[in-house]
Formats: sequence, C-alpha cells, structure tokens
Amino acid sequence: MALVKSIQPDGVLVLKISRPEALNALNTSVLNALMDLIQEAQESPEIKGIIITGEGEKAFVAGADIKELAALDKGQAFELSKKGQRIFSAIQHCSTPVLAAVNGFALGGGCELAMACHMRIATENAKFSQPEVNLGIIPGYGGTQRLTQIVGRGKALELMMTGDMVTAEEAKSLGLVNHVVADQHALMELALQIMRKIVNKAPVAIAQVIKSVNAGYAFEKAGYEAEANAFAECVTTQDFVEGTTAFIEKRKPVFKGK
Ligand code: CO8
Repeated sequence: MALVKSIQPDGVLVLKISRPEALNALNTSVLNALMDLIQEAQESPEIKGIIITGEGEKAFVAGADIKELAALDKGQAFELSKKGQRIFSAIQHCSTPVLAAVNGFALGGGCELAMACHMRIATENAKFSQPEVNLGIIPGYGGTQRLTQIVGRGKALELMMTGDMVTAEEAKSLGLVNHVVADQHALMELALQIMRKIVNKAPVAIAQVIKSVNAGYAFEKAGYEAEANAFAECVTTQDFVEGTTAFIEKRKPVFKGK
C-alpha cells in the first residue's frame, strides 16, 4: 500500500506516503489514494485533524514520479496537472486542518503537496525545492501559485528558475516552514502536539478560519489554468525528453531550447 493511514488519539489521522524505493514519489495510485482519503477524512465526524508525512528519514516526497511523467503526451500532461491541482486544492480547502510533517526531501510535487497543506513543520535534514527546470518542465500541481504566495514573487521566481534546494532553516526564514525540529521522532511529537491544540478548539471556528483565509486567494484560478497549459507545453519539447532521460540515466541534461 503506497499510502498508509493510522488514527492517533484525539481523532488525528496520519497519512504516510510509502514508496521508499522511489523516495516516496507521487505516482497516479498515490494521488488517487490521497484524494479518496482526504475526502473520506473530511466527511468523517471522527477525524479532527490530518497529518501528511513520508516513509523513512530520507524523503517526504521527492516529486512526481519522473518515470511516469516521461511517458506523457501533451493532452495527458494537461489532464494530470489538472488532476493534481484538484487534489491539492481539496487539501488546501479541506475544512479539517491539514499539517505537513516534512521528514526529508520535499521536491517538485512534494514541495507542492507540503504547500497545499495548512502548515508545514520539518526535520533539520529536510530540503525543499522546485527542481522541474532540470527536467525541462515547470511545477504543475499549483507550485507556481502557492510558492509565490508563501515566499513572495522574487524569491519564488529565483527558486523556480534555478531549481536550487533550500535547507529547513532557510525554508523557515522564508516562511515556507513554521517550525524545524531535530529528527523524525521530534517531528511527529510536535505535529501531534500542534494538532491536539487545534482539534481541541471549536471545530466550526477552525473550519471558518480555513475558509476565510482561502477566500482571499479566489482570484488565482487563472494562474492554475496557465500553469497546467504551460506544463503541457513543456512536455512537447525535446528538452523534456532530454531532461527526463538524463534523470533516468543518472547524468546531467544538455538542453537545446527546443
Ligand atoms: N520520481 C521517480 N523516481 C525517483 C524520484 C522521482 N521524483 N526521485 C528519486 N527517485 C528514485 C531514483 O530514480 C532512485 O531509483 P533507483 O534506485 O531505481 O535508481 C531512487 O529513487 C533513489 O534516488 P537516488 O538514487 O537519485 O538518490 P540520491 O540520494 O542520489 O538523490 C535526490 C536524491 C536528490 C532526491 C534525487 O533522487 C533526485 O533529484 N530526485 C528527483 C527530484 C526531482 O526532480 N523532483 C521533481 C520531479 S518533477 C515534479 O515533481 C513535477 C510536479 C508536477 C507534475 C505535474 C504532472 C502533470
């Protein structure tokens, strides 16, 4: 099972993405399971809070599954981008609070997943980036919009154009992460502590905080549409073939601008 769920005291659901052989990369089956479980959790009166994390100490999620992406044509790329955007939007708009406990690499779609959550905490070894340009593509699960909202336009453009990784401490100074802790044990402890604090407040008030904050971003629909179209456009290039092939062959890509 690529997405493992466990219910903790106080009605906190922990969703653990578990594909350690691919550093927990998001393939279609993980995305589908995530959508189902988020919807189920939101409708369940027993679930009061949700924590999303990754299996192991190395990765939260190292991105979309590049081997799956490599086979996409333009239409499929557009559809997959829209699908991921819908799922991550369901997380952002979930009336049950959702916290990302980032236990290692949060790259590409992994960083986008963390940003869709209502808040993020991370271990010291966590690293964040939008490295899609190394593959000849761009973020396609809402990252162009959410990274810009969280860290501001200039820094978001720098991170998306360089593909640079930032450490957990740097991410905290950018406002991308709320708290940094030493290790995975401390991470789950803090995640549960924050969630317990929240779930003991008035649930209707919590849901209304989420709704009101999200209402301020209702204008961004055009940005998501532009992102899905732009992602699909990138998939038609030779640079995308070169970028994904180079990753699979474990070498540096040579881009030609076509
Ligand atoms: N997809 C698939 N497999 C992956 C991924 C991934 N994103 N990341 C790592 N893996 C696999 C590796 O291929 C490797 O498998 P194998 O053992 O079979 O060769 C295994 O995980 C371990 O990885 P490494 O050997 O590379 O481990 P290292 O410690 O040397 O490096 C890194 C760790 C730096 C994290 C490296 O694995 C890496 O750079 N990974 C890719 C990161 C990346 O580029 N992520 C972005 C992907 S694109 C994306 O997320 C787009 C989102 C929007 C999609 C929209 C859809 C339409």
